[in-house]
Amino acid sequence: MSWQEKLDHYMTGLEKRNPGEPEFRQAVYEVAASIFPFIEDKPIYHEAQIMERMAEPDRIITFRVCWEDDQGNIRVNRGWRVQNNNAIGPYKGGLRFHPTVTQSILKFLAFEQTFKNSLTGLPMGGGKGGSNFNPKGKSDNEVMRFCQSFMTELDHYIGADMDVPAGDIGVGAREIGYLFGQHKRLTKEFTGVLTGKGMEFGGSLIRVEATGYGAVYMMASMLECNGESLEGKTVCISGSGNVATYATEKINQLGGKVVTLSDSSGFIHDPEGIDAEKLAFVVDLKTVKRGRISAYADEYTSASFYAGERPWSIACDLAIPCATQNEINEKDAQNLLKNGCIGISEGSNMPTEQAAVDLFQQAKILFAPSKAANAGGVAVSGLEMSQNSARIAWKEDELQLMLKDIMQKIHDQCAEYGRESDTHVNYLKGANIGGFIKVADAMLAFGVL
Ligand code: NDP
Ligand code: 2IT
Repeated sequence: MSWQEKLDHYMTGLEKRNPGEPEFRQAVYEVAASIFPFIEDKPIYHEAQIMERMAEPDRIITFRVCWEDDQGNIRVNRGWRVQNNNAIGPYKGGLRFHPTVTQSILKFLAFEQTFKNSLTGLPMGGGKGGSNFNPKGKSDNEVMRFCQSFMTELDHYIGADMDVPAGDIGVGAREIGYLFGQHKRLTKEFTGVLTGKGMEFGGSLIRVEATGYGAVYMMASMLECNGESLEGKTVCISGSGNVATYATEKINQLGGKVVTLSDSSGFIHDPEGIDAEKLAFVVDLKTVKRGRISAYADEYTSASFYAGERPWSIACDLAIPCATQNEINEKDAQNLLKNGCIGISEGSNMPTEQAAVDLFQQAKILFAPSKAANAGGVAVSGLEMSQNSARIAWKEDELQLMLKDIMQKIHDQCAEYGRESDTHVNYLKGANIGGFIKVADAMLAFGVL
């Protein structure tokens, strides 16, 4: 069988075993399309069924989460933890609280996380969890009661050497505080069981900045390889949460100009650029007031708000999606290319639909896939785990250097495995192969498990 036939056969089986899970299928296909040609002349991986095993989570835990709202009504949500693979370290990955969360989405995220965590070079396996709980419009007390109920069940399955969750969409400092507090209360132990913790209780400096900063470092490294820099570049960013705001901050620091941000209600375009003062307004708006991005256009007359739209029709040199999965479709990709976009660094997980990925690849623009581009967040989570285990706290400048170094090494791994000709690097292929090798070889070492 040719590698293409093996890939088709593999995908047919995967779809049969995972019906109705399009995001999971999409994530696995994106990896498998790189790995099957790579292992064509390496029969050991085929004989050991490594790709089949990687796409079958070690376990999926599903549970009911009951909580009482402020009016005394009983509410019921569903919670999950997908423990995908712990071949190279404890399961590690965020928790997402969003009404759109499904098992398919968490399986795709846990699968991706396995490769991402491997790329960081740190000893972390892949996992992801969350709930279809919608934190929007809930009071702090409601969020606290939800988090306590969620952790009461999740607590059976996590531990500093077993599975270490963190934040993701809808799970930030507030939620991690409530979750950690409940874990501590249930176990009577103070361990590094979560990352993204507050600085008062075992958190690490620069964890909050790390994902956005890392995505920009990845872009800067790609540009540098092509004799370019961020200086003077116009950048479109989507989202206005943790990743988007710190990506904006770093672009500003490195001399670029960010002209868009968004949320699920639409996007703002500010041709004058979102400087530090305007960014502080956004952070306050989204994290303290928990408001909508349209308020930016009410505050700053230089900006317009486009309800229900995404920012990809705005002309830019570079794009950094930082909201959610499948937020760049084929038409968006056509627009970006038509308007002269030369680079994409994926801050969000799997933001680009396959047809759009194909267009970017054909156009041979710089394209850093999420598992490489947004690995800075989990990398600093790994450093938080190390500090917790050693009961120490590293200084900010030390951590900044470590983050930069890890992102550069991820870039270089992608370049090593993704170089297709002297001039072009297929970062997607490079990230998939770079992430695969370590996990696959560890699995081989364990025998049949
Ligand atoms: P936040 O919850 O802080 O922010 C999410 C942002 O994306 C908000 O602006 C939100 O808008 C918007 N958004 C969420 N869902 C949708 C949707 N369905 N359609 C349009 N906009 C949406 O999350 P993060 O910034 O932490 O996460 C953003 C992305 O980055 C996610 O893909 C996450 O998986 C990924 N990521 C996060 C890491 C981290 O360390 N936090 C690490 C690596 C990746 P609204 O306010 O309207 O909900
Ligand atoms: O997608 C991701 O890498 C995250 N949400 C961060 C995971 C983590 O464990 O820090």
